[in-house]
Amino acid sequence: MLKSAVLRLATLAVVLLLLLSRTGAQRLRDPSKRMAAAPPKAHAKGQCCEDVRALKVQVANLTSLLEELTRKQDTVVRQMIDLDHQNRQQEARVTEAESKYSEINNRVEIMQLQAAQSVTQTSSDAIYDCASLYSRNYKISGEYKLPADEFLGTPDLEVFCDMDTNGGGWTVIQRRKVGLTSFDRDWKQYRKGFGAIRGDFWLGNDNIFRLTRQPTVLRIELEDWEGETRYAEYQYFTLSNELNSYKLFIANYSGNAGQDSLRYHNNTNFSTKNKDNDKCVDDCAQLRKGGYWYNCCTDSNLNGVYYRYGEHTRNSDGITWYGWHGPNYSLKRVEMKIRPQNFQP
Ligand SMILES: [Ca+2]
Repeated sequence: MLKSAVLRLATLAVVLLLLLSRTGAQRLRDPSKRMAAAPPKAHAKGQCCEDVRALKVQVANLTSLLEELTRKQDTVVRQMIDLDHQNRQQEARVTEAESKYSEINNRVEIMQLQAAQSVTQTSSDAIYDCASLYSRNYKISGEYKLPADEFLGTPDLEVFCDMDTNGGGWTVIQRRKVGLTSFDRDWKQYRKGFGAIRGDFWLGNDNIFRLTRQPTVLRIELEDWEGETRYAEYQYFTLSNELNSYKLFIANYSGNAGQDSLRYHNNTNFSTKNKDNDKCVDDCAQLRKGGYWYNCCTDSNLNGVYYRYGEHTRNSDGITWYGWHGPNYSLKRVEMKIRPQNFQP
């Protein structure tokens, strides 16, 4: 708008100037011609000069107005250039911010992906055993079902959780207390597990192997026929896989069960009545009538024959723990349980 006003004024000024230069100049420079055509009267001459003066004043006014407008226009143009510059700067900043945002977004996505992968791999959130159930506020001892683990490719598993003993979080892997289930079983049955989860059972070597993939504590609880109890704990416990005959690894014994009676079985393979992997000329599994990490043959036989009160001191194939009651005393109750080393009650 300002521009068009300025243009209009400029045009007007130019027209006026032209008019002036034609009339005024002609009259002044060539007065004879004019006078010849029309002899001037005193009155007319005075009138003409008045007109020229008025026109000159107008032109001067218009010129100064034009100059002022031109200055204003320059200012506006400069301001517009400034604004345009600022605008470009803003746009550049926005672009920069956008690219930074997208970069951060990418990083966040990568971190989320890594986090998701590590969750799958460490299973810190997965229900992996009784300890993970405990940390999810399942704090009552009893039967639980661990869901299938897609990452490890294993099916769901029924377990018994001891949520009371020494802070809880224990997955029971073996129990002897009723005495009606035979533990004189073959390799395949020991691999899969057998028995009743609320009564006497073996959780299965494959399952124990899987559960001890993380650093694991083993706790063995014993009870004799007088109602006395003892326990043995190993801060380190794991099995090798089936190809390596579920070899036993234990360390760091503590407890009150006398001399450590599992140490003799450390670093030995698992044997059953149909698989003699022991370190003996004899067939220990057949002699002791169980599946165990037989050496030559025993310092303990927790999967031996269940003998009732009265019969419990007559045989060497009973449920024994030499460090407490020697080689011929079959115990009334045994429980073997595990939990991760890093478990926090
Ligand atoms: Ca042998």
